[in-house]
Amino acid sequence: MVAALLDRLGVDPSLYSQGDHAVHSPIDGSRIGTVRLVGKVEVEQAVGRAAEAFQAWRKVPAPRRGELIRLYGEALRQHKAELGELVSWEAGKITQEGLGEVQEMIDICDFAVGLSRQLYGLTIASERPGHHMRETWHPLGVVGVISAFNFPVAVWSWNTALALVCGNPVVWKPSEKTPLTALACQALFERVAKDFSEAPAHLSQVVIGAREAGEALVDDPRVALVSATGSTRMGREVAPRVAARFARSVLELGGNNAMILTPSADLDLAVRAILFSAVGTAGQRCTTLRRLIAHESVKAEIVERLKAAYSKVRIGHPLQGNLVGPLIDRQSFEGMQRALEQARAEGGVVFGGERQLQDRFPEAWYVSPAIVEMPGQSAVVCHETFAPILYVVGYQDFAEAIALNNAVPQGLSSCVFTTDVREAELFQSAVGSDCGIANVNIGPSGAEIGGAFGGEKETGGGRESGSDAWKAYMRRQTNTVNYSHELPLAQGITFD
Ligand code: UN1
Repeated sequence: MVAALLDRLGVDPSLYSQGDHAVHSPIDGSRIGTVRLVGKVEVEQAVGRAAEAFQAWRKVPAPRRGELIRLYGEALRQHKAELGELVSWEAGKITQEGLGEVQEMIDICDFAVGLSRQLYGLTIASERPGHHMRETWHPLGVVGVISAFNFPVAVWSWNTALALVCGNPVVWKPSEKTPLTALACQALFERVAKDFSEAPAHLSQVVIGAREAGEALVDDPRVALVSATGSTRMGREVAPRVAARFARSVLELGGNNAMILTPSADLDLAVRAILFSAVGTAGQRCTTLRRLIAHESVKAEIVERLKAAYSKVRIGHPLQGNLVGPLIDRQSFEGMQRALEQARAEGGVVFGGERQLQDRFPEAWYVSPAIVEMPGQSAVVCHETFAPILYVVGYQDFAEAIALNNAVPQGLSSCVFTTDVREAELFQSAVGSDCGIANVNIGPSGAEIGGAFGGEKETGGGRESGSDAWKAYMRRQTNTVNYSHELPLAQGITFD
């Protein structure tokens, strides 16, 4: 099944049938491939090839670079079904979400194509007569991408589509849990790039490896930007190492995303939004809804309605019409159980959270999503557990709700459900949510690619994807040109 998909995506069988690192599907625990893990030396060699590719690629006009991405987007359109299904096999996503992830790739390609004609600089009024100032954007250099299992292809594409139109080659270290989808993206890319005469070899490379490979990418002085998605723990290691060599990082780390549910909220809408954002992707999005901050007047009703909705959610094989697929692996399941234990110890009342389908899939980790009513935002609530646990806490007044939203170390996404325009505006104001994403009447997950994506505090501060996130992938240059016959100095200084 998986081999047939890889074949249709053009992946050389030797890449997934040799080596000593086994890849298992979270759907049923079956082995779906073996890959070879590379170490420091191979990563350094890949970076060397990328540095060489940069010399040529930076000279190709940006709209031509965009044309390559347009063609890649076309290839993704043609192979959307296969790649989506492969994402399901390797990451456990349901059909709709596997396809949605590939659509997100197609969308960012479209965005990047437009961007390739809009890498706009500025003209600036000079204080000196006969002078002209401007700001220009130039290609930056090799971009290293480190991605996580939960968005095994989309996060790479956000980085790569932008990096390439900005004139930079990419070296990608995917999660060791999802190397096959990475090989498929790479195979499609190579097929498109080989017919594109301006594309030098090695514009995009994949290095599959463990910690040592990641470290080599992070520490290599030729890597100008490291874009890393993963845990806050990982970010704490990456950020200082990249900073120590004065390179750039874009960090997308943990989230602990809340919804404030106000007395005026449309509860029908809220139930649907909560279901998608708390239960979807089996709670394994960085934008997953993890905290429901409900006004005391609606709390009991929403909990009751959610329990009814959760009881009906179909859990099972993600390619067979269910809504909740498996957790990625046993460690993830164990982490979830530990969190539920801790929640009980901190006074929580747990609904759901049990292992499911153990008989049919003894080697896989399906769970019923959990709702946990908590007496307050205790330690476990402030911690991101990458599993479907929704903590519910109450509030009395709106200022308290905003304070609770902000009282966690992470700052990725947030939302309010209200029909009161004052609450909606306050939530999105300077004294409202402290997150990178703050929504009204939609859940915290499932962002479109057009906006900048990322968050504050322990989320890492990076921005990827839309808006002007491209600027992180280029170097800014300020130019002053004197077209006069004089040499006036700035600040009116005389020097003679
Ligand atoms: C992630 O979980 O790492 O907003 C990314 C969303 C998706 C991306 C999530 N567009 O949920």
